[in-house]
Amino acid sequence: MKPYFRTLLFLTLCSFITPSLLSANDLLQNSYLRKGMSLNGRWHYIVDVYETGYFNYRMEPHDGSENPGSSAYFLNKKPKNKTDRVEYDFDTAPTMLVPGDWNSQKEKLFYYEGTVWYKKSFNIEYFNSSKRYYIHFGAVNYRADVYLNGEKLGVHKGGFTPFNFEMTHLLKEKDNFIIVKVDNKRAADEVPTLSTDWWNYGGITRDVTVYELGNTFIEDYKIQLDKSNNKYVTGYVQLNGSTKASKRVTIEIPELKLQKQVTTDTNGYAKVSFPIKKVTYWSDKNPKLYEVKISTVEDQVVDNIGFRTIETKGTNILLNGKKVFLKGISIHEENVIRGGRAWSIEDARVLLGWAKELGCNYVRLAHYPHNENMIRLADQMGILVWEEIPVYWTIQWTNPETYKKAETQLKELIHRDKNRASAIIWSMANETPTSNERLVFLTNLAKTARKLDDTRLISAALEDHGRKDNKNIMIVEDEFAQVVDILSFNQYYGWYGGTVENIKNIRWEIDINKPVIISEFGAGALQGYHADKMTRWSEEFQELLYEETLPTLAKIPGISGMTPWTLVDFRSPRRMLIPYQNGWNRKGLISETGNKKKAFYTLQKFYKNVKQK
Ligand code: GCB
Repeated sequence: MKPYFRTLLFLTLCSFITPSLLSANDLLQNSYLRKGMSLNGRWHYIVDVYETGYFNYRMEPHDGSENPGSSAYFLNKKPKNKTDRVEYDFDTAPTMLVPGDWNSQKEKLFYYEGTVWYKKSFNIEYFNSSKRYYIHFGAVNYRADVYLNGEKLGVHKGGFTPFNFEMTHLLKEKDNFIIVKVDNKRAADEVPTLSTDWWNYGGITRDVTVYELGNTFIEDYKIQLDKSNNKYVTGYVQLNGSTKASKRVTIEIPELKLQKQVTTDTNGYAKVSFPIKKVTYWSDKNPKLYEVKISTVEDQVVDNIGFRTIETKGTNILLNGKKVFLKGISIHEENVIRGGRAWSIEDARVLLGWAKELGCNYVRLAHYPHNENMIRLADQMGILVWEEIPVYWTIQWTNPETYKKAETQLKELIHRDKNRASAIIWSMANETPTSNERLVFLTNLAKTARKLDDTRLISAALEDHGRKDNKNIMIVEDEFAQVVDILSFNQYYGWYGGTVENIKNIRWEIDINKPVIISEFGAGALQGYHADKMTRWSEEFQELLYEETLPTLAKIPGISGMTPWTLVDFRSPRRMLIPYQNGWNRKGLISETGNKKKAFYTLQKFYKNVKQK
């Protein structure tokens, strides 16, 4: 069999064996608004360059049977008498903050990629042995091996998506200890792979929370407007527990005086479908959210959900049936001033606040799923969102394990955000080189996304290039363009190739009847560095590139939006030029110190003049 067909067959098989629901790991829906006990705060940590706490000297994992007391860190052993040898001690080890990456908290760990062990002790107030308990992580980059009271709870891979483990069987009222081995070593077969243009911040980077749940609880639900009928709400509820079958579930929207009841099947699953009238649709101009209550006799979850439709018609994007132009900006998940990975609601307020100030009604959360505060706040602020998984540049397209890793991250992202009105686009990839294997890989991802959620649009940041016979004519040659709902591509004319003076002479030839979004363009500038307009790295050069590019892009037939690259300068190990870069990608409109560059105002002015029909 030809390699291409072998890959096709394998990946097709993969997509068949994938369960359609996300219940495999009992991932809790809307943990964000459930009451939990936070484990945020100071955790002890041990840096383990050789992974001594995990492997013995023959490089076999410690499994507890070979008297691993001296070095199996997850046991949290203490010497029983003065002759005992235990070669680690979490309680005398230093501490660092969770959430938080280690690179920006400890100077010695700035460039560190590898294993760090974390430990925290905790008690459960009002412990109830008839309840079930889960531990939930917003994200850990990249691999997390999680242990409770010396026993393994599980492993999770993927640095930007949530996961949880049940710990009922191991939990006590007092003196629990949770240990997490975090490993952020990059590897060729992972997602992302070895090379990226962002900092590989390691650590427990998002909230850690313990949830107390009833014997049977509401694990998951989707409550959205029907794609083809905006007078209907459709979705499902999924229960988890031993009495999940034939259960009554009530769905209530008090403000609309709506109350509906459904009954679960033997798998604890119930379809939801009911008419919804006199609803105020969620939009960028009026981000109306309704309180939605889902209850059983044992459990209740409250969510704030916006109802809207998003679709394409020819070259237009329609929000609630009306054409919308997406005035956007790309954002990396970094905190300004403090430095490091952003994670808090305050961090989100700063980033999305700047986006609003620019005049945006849309953001691209690049290049991986951002923390949940971003999407929750976008829901409240009326900002439409492109969400993305880190299928970036070179991925092992023919490796079925790599495919699974990408698909898992996509599923976890959709699982988390499928009830968010602001999330309108799932992006499958960024700037990936065309090949048959990659086409199959991405097409299968798109199928999975559509199967899990048919109410949003699919895209990917593709690439353009000059036509051979006329370099002023730009084209996108990529078969994945046939699969997506929106044609998006990154273009860097005037920065990577082409000259800034010639921008006005270029045009795009697009022979596809789909909306077009420019997912990136930009130029690097060191804030505060002023020179004439033709001097690279100056604010003036960046300003000129924006002045030339914006009107040129506006002429693209079907142009429906853009997300210039990028809101704020971000750390990148690829950007070492001194004095301009100094470890930062300088394509931000705002510096890492929070100061605006000239081009910020150029874009702001352009967005002010965009006429929304
Ligand atoms: C791109 C990438 C983005 C980079 C950017 C750049 O096309 O998608 O991740 O950071 O270019 O600055 O070169």
